[in-house]
Amino acid sequence: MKPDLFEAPDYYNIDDLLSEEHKLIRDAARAWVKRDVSPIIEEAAQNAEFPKSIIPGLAEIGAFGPYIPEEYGGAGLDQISYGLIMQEIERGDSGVRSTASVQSSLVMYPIWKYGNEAQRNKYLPKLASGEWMGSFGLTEPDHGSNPGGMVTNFKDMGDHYLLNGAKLWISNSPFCDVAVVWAKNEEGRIHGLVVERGMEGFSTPETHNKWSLRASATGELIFQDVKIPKENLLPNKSGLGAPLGCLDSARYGIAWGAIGAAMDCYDTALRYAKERIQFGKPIGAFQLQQKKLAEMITEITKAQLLVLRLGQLKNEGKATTAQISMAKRNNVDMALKIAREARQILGAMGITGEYSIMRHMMNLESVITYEGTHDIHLLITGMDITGLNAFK
Ligand code: TGC
Ligand code: FAD
Repeated sequence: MKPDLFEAPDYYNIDDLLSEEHKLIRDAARAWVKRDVSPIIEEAAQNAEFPKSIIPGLAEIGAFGPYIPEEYGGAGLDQISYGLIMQEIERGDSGVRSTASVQSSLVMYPIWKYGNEAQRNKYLPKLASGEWMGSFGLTEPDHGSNPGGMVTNFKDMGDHYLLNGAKLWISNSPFCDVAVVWAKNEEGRIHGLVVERGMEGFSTPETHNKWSLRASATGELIFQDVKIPKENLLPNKSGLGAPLGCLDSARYGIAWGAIGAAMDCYDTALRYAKERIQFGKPIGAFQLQQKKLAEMITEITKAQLLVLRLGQLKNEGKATTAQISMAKRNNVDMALKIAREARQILGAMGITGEYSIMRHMMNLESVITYEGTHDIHLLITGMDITGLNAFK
């Protein structure tokens, strides 16, 4: 792969709206991605392997629980810092950002918000340091967009619970130490349970042959009469709103992350367009290529402003699910369109692993589907503005 020459676009001087702390955190993450992710990520993706060697680095830049309080090992940062870290990581690769999103927003967040003090103290510091890695089991083979229909269930056996069922398409599952799993009790009420590797009847087979997120490990979570200690049930929230609350946090991070992938594609295409000569001049001098590049920077700038405002709302505790959906949907779609256009600017070179664009493009095909599909987020906006439910 080519050396990482990334220069971040900032067309509207958005840096002026960030605090010094935001910029320090962002720059540290950016430098780490350049040093430790860019040199290895292409090979990891080609080999379809999650590069476990980067786990300590992710922990060091605060990517595991950026907004979790320091008393539990988190970084105690605000929501804009969290977003900036996700942006920088996804600039390197969406699969690496996936690992950080799952660990922070889908594993640490529910333990912090819905768990008791003993659970917070047991799990959060180890997850923040990367000593333990987590996964989040909501999706099932027959219940993706409609998680409320899940069939994974647990029975109260007196001194423990008995868990049965299966989750599919689970990021980090093949190597996770703990899984936050959503399952129904005998009354059909959804609860979160922390399942630990090594519990009898719990297995995590990997899903192979993905063309997307190849540097992220995806798999199943299978539960066959798994005995779950009663203290592993998250006591402070139940119902579908509990997992959906975690998704709000992860979707917010993705809205920022997608900008990173888009910035990397734009920056690569801009540099290439200025260097690549055809018909005696740089291809960047042709109006058709300028149109692509000018539209890209316009869309990136709009997306940056969208998440910055959303981050302010989130810091104030005012961001709604529908506002988060709008940003996730818009920004991932924006990034995917930019990746496709940028790929064309590079001509044949664009399909090779010499450049990051094709990898970003393939990754974004997952990002536009997970954490709520493009369609589901549109329906969330539609319901919010009309008051009418078009899901069912
Ligand atoms: P609905 O009846 O609307 O809601 C059920 C209950 O939940 C409440 N609620 C929320 N609470 C907190 N946060 C939210 N975002 C909430 N949205 C809804 C709601 O108020 C209600 O509460 P109550 O007390 O009245 O019971 O539920 P529904 O069954 O109609 O479904 C709505 C729908 C379709 C929007 C929802 O199911 C949905 O978002 N589906 C998409 C599923 C999804 O996003 N799955 C993601 C799986 S995880 C993943 O993809 C990780 S990828 C990770 C990576 O690698 O980065
Ligand atoms: P379906 O729900 O079957 O949807 C298929 C199509 O139908 C979509 O286009 C959808 O928009 C459309 N559709 C569905 N319902 C409606 C409707 N009411 N109206 C109109 N159109 C509709 N899940 C986890 O729990 N944990 C994870 O860590 C995780 N990681 C993932 C990693 C990867 C790489 C991928 C690809 C997925 C991951 N997922 C994870 C699962 C992901 O959240 C689901 O794939 C997603 O929610 C969509 O579910 P589905 O694939 O079953 O699609």
